Amino acid sequence: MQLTTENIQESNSRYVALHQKFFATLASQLEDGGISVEKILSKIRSFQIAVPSWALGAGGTRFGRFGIGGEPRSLEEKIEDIGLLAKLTKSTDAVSLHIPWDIPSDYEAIMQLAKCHNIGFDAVNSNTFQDYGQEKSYKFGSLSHNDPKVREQAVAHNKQVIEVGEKLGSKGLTVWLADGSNFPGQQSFRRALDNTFESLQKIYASMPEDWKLLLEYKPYEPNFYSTVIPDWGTSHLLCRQLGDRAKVLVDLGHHLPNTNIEQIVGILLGQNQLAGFHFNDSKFGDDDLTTGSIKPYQLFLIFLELVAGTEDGCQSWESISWMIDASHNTKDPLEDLMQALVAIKIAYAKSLLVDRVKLTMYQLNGDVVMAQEILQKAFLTDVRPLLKEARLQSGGALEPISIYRQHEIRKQLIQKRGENTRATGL
Ligand code: LRH
Ligand code: MN
Repeated sequence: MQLTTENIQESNSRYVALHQKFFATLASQLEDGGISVEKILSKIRSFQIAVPSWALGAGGTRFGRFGIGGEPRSLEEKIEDIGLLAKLTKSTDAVSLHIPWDIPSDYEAIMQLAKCHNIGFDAVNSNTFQDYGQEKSYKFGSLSHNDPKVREQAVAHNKQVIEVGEKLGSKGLTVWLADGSNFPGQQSFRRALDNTFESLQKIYASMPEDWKLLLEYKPYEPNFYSTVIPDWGTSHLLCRQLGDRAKVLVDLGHHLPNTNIEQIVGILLGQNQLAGFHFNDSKFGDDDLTTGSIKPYQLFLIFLELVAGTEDGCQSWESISWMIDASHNTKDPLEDLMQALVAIKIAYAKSLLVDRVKLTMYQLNGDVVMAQEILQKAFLTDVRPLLKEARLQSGGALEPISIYRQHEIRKQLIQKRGENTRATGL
């Protein structure tokens, strides 16, 4: 499954003339408005998002799963697929592994291969929400379980995940707990939370000094009455008690309908408590749809909080982990991930166009209308020529999905890997 630099240059030669026309128009408009296009291009070029190792095959629901063919059969083939995404989009430089789905068989070899593809290892994810042959079942929870033996086993698993990550150069452990209950009376909320805190303390204490704990919250699923860590407040409460290397991971799909996620991001940033993101989009629940496909304005507002909070010195941009977490039920996973990487950068680029000085002035003067006008002006600007120029300058593809289809990459993957291969993951 080869796509050479020559292939990319050949493809770009078809689109470059039209691109340069649109880019020149937008660049002069922005420069006339006092915006440094070069500064924005360098920020767009350097912004890299990690791809989840569990989202390179077709996802599914309890009602069914429809394979895509040519799915990666190993971690090696997953790294190759992410390498292709990096080559085309110049927007991803890391993979986030899920353990035990992606335990490397040969660490040296996998790190060598990843290096060849300019891919590093972002936060590693533990898994105490499934039974995969371990001694004690996680059916009724893990870190919160009433049985100290189960809690011990779950703590030990997280320590193993840290060891895997250490060998790969990862600097973060993501903990998401399915722990909770399906019926009133099934669980003591306070005992479950106390058990969870006690377990997390042991995990936190075993993390290397330069690691961070990314504590992910979720209101429901797979438990449908209560979840031990259901919201940002509970995650924040635990992180505060654990220590300053424990922070809150915001998965965009883990909010009840109409939750103001950008406000949560603003609050966490202000507290220097934002660990990072699992980017996706949703209409109803944890739908794990393509980022920016349902609520692009919300994504823009989230990035506006991020730009404001980091420029105001609440937290550094580098201290935040940027990761996608999606599931592809009806799209080619690689096309879905390319769309997501572009959508995230579109939201970021639009947020960089906001005149924050004027916005603050209108906010302080109570000029509600003009404050909205400032946001809308940025949001309604078509920034795609900026993203294309950034990709072109980085040696990427002007039209990633077009070149992917022009070279029939999925067909090549099916010929090489087979029609019915199934990638590990959800
Ligand atoms: C839970 C979640 C979590 C992962 C899993 C794959 O819904 O978002 O981040 O462990 O998806
Ligand atoms: Mn997630």
